Amino acid sequence: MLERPDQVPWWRRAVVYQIYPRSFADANGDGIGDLDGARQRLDHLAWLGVDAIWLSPFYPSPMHDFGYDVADHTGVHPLFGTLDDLDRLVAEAGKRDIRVIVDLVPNHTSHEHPWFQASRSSRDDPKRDWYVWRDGRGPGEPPNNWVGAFLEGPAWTWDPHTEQWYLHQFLPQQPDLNWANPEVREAVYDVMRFWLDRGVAGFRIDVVHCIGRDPELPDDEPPWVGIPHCAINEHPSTHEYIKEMRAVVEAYDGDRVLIGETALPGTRWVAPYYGHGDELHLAFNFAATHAPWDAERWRQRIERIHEELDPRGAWPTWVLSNHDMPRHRTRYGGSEARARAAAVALLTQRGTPFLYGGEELGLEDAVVPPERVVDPGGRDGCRAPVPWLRAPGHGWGPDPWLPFPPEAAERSAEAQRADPTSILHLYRRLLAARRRSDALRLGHQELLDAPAGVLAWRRRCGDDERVVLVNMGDAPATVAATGTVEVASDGRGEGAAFDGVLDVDVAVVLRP
Ligand code: TEU
Ligand code: CA
Repeated sequence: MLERPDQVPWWRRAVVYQIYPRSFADANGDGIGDLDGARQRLDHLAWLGVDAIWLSPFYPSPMHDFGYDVADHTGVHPLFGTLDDLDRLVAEAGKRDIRVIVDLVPNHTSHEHPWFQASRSSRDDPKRDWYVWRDGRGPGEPPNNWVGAFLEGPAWTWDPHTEQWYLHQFLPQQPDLNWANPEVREAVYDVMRFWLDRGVAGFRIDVVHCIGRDPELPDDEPPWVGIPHCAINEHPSTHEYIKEMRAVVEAYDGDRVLIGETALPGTRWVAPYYGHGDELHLAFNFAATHAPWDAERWRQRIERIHEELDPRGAWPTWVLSNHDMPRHRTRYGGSEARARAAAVALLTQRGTPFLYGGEELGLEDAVVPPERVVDPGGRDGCRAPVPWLRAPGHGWGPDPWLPFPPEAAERSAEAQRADPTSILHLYRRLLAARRRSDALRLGHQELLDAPAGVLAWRRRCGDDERVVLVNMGDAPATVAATGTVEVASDGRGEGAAFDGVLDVDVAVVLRP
């Protein structure tokens, strides 16, 4: 079933880089990242070698969830710039062969969105049914036992004006849209067309598994009672809605892509969202982010991904970090050696990898003192500003919205760019190695026998072949593999014959 490499759609060959606009780069010095800041760093991204960027929300928003509470889906928040700035970013990225993917948040809006303002104005409003309104079970008792995200309270808020409850799988300021209403769907598809007409390459779709719901809204059952309902919501109607979204993008040329944030408990849950080539092109699979730095656990994850996705012809995704969880360097204990080995492990898997802004600098989470915590979900650490320059301020205004991550001067893009041994250069060499090898970008993957603690696999596409070895154990290992070292996470000479020795937290890519 292997297609000819030159016929494979771009999103299977791509490395996608997530820009969280607020944290990425600040052009006007107000301490908050913006679209012009992102545009000014495109040369960094082109030098690194990424194929696409995904912009987290930059839309008008009261920022209760830092932009995932959208008040206007077709505008730009003044903090981030203007629509013209967005157009310039898309155009400048295009000149560098970098595609731009935007974030679509279809499950909910801000409570300040005009749609919700209308919906809550009266029970008779034409938009009443655009959101999910229900009577309670009794005085003060919400309609069911669902729990919202972030605040640990019910997924329902009482509206005293119209005396009903509205559903919000996330914050009370993020009322859920009612996707069963065809007018809602058409409105969201119009939003998609607005961005597609502006030349974006597709969408990362926020919590897409949440949009279809059982119309009876039954209680969650054990063992899921008390955990946020959004973590497990599933309903067949979601697949119909995704097929409609797919039809929207397929009316456009240029292989526009749908990447769903299917933040569900595991690969088995994620796989169905690929449909039969008629739903998502790519579905986020956070399985690897839940695995510790352990060869056996990684091996199981990889096997599971093959079992669940291969029979569908579905192409995996790989993510180690994003704006919702501690950066993987922090999760794995903080050592740079391990962050380097993790970069090799991520960028040589079979599937489309997603990098999170600043990951290529080996950033750790910032230590955010309690008085500076601003996110209701406590995700501030990974959202610290990316340090660009070595000098104090690191390219940001005098008062950035969050503190910098540790060792910001040494880990700044400027300092690392000047040091060919830096982790930044390692990421660049890995991206270059992918680009010149069909095996690494598109090939089959076969797990290999290896000593305890070592994860080993072969990638193959036609005659092109690579072997990857990662020592995740706690002792140096000797591995019976031969070949030329193409990329190494430690300081060893690339281009030399592999000597069979792998220190702890070291990974190599070998060419036969
Ligand atoms: O995240 C969805 C999601 O499931 C998160 O709740 C995630 O599991 C959690 O943040 C882990 O701490 C998406 C966005 O990525 C997130 O930033 C938004 O807050 C959320 O949707 C609501 O839009
Ligand atoms: Ca700014």
